[in-house]
Amino acid sequence: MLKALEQLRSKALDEIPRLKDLKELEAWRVSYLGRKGTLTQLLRSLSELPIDQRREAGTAANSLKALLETSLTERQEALKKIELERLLQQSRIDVTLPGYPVRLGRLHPTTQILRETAAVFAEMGFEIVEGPEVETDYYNFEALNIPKDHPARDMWDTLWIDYTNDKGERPMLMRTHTSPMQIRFMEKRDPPIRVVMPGKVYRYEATDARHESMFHQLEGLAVDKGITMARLKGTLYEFARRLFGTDRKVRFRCDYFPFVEPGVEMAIDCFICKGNGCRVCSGEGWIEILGAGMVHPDVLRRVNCDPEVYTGFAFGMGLERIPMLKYGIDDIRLFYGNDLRFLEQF
Ligand code: 2NL
Repeated sequence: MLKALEQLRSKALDEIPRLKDLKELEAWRVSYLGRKGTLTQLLRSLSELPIDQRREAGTAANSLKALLETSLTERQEALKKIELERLLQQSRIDVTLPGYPVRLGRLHPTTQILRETAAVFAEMGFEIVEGPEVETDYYNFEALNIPKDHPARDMWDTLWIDYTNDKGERPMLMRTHTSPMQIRFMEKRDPPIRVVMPGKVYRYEATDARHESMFHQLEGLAVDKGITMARLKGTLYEFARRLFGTDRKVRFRCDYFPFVEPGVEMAIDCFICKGNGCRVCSGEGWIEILGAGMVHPDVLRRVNCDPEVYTGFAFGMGLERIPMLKYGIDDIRLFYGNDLRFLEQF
């Protein structure tokens, strides 16, 4: 009996460190300590021993049972710890790993030029405001000296909104220039006024390389006592030099816009050929970049501003034209075609 116990002890203790998980440990427990386990059976057979051997064998068997039970708990704790480690290892996050690469975007070339031009005027003390793109006939035309049925309207091919009011008129339209907001601004504010208005404008166009039905303008306005043509020229000369280089020359020639008197167009000497004539300036040596003029007294009167006291200058330019000239872009439709091969170049 003692020999059997000793064999059992060494076998059981030999096996225990090799048990890989709790399932194997449970099988081990069942085979020694379970109801039909080897040790349980030995304990049961004690009663069959002669009385003189029974005591000694009993003590040995019981202490083996205690030993196996302690070994079981110890191994159980060890295996639980190993299992936990494994789980932790599995779910561990390595915060030092590089993240997923983010696809970097960029500002649209129009946004870039819009901000660049607005910033130049902001530095000269102009406010920057925006206004509605759906306008009324009054603000887009009438307030600007462009009456109904007047031939001057032919300068703007207009997209009209399909809306008829009680009087049978169709007074809503997509603004054809940013000027309506200038009127709105003058109605709300008294001079001194220094403001620029960038934004989208719309035309009823058959689109081609030089025409889009939506493009951007930046318009400016200064109304104050003592504003003269000299202020206009000084402001726009500074603007031209900031955007196209400090060696720029400017040229002013007469032009016509219904809302100004006198009206002018401003050109810069070609920044590519320095005025000798090239492809960018079509051999002219000069590039027209904006229209301007002194605000017409009738326009001032309409917003309750006395033209005998106040005068103003105003100007307007197409924004897409600037990057087109600077980078040699030959088709305005590229701006709004959503082709990344074009957009990624800016
Ligand atoms: C151009 C020319 C211009 C104005 C815009 C303006 C606005 C008011 C009164 C007077 Cl409220 N003038 N704006 C004046 C002259 C020219 O734009 O070629 N734009 C693309």
